Amino acid sequence: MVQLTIKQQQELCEILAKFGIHEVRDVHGHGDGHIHSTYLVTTAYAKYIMQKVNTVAFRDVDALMQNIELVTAHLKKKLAQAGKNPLRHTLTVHRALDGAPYYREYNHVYRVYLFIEGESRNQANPADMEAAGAAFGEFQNMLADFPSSCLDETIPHFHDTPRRMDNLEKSIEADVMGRRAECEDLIAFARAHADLAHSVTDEIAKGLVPLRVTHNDTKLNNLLFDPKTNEAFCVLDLDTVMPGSLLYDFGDALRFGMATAPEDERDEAKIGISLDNYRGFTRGFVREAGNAMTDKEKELLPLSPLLLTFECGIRFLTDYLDGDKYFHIACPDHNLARARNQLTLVRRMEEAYETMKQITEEVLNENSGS
Ligand code: ADP
Ligand code: GN1
Ligand code: MG
Repeated sequence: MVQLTIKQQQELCEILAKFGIHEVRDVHGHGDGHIHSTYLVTTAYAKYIMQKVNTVAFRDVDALMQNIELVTAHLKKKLAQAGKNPLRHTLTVHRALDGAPYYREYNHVYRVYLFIEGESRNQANPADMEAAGAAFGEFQNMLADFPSSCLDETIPHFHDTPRRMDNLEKSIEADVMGRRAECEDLIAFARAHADLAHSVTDEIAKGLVPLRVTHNDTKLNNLLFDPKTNEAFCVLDLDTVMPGSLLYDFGDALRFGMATAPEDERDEAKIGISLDNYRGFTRGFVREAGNAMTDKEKELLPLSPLLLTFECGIRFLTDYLDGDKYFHIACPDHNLARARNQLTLVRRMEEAYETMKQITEEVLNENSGS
């Protein structure tokens, strides 16, 4: 829990008043997100999540909040039809007193959600992963009939990995921080994987992988788990819900959830993968979303964690070269450590790729028989 100074707390309370939130008993930093500044607010009568929105990542806040309100309205309708509590199973935006879904002060933008009681996890066992797979698969199903034309692309080209490679090359060339020399091994690794970068976008271009409405940021801590039942009951962080491939959601969840060490672990010996976690997640996801998958999507399932881990690695590397403009960092070489970690994970996944393919086949067969 990140404690704030009295002055910081007072400033946040003034912002909260713009949302009609008073009698604040406590406000402190919350969660492990890399993008926004997130605070848990406790008042005499309710709890809220307040976020200072990262406007480097999300330049058009009106479009961002419109997406979130449209998506949550759709999800709430589906949840109510299924007899589930819409206030517990998806986000609820708490609007400002002027009716806007955010409040802007100078160049700072704030928004508020109702707080949902639950556990955000950074590590998972195979059963948690199965629950996570089911939650993201179900999320996918609930959005299957959402009109994607209503959605703005909140971060254009978000999972366009070849474009991410181009951006990396530009940052290497510019080398504004003079950091290139310490990254040469990672740069060489990235360049040697140019084919991997194209693996999904090429199939989308050929029409073999369809665009769907996807979450695009399926990190384990973007879910809430019920500590008693271990069900993953709520999908959070809806900022990047936009047209994408289901493979992005599958691959990104495994990027994080298969890793046996944190995303910024520096000790190479500790950076490993859990194939049981791979099987667990695949079971949950395929059970919920498997029937809608095309053959090409099924074929690419085991490759997608390699792609998404690679992409995340080169994004951290690019941000390190650029001077840490995008991801929040806790120390000067944080993005370098994250990049090194992610590209090490890619190597581990490459070594295990044949087994991942085999597990996927087994799970798809289990599912087709049920
Ligand atoms: P970031 O984009 O920075 O990751 P998130 O929207 O994911 O920001 O929020 C960061 C963390 O805050 C989440 O991982 C989760 O732990 C917690 N969180 C976010 N929204 C809620 C909410 N409405 N109720 C409970 N916890 C939340
Ligand atoms: C960010 O917002 P958060 O912390 O859940 C990032 C993801 C990365 C992830 C790496 C909008 O996720 O794309 O995969 O960090 N989100 C955005 O941990 O860029
Ligand atoms: Mg998050």
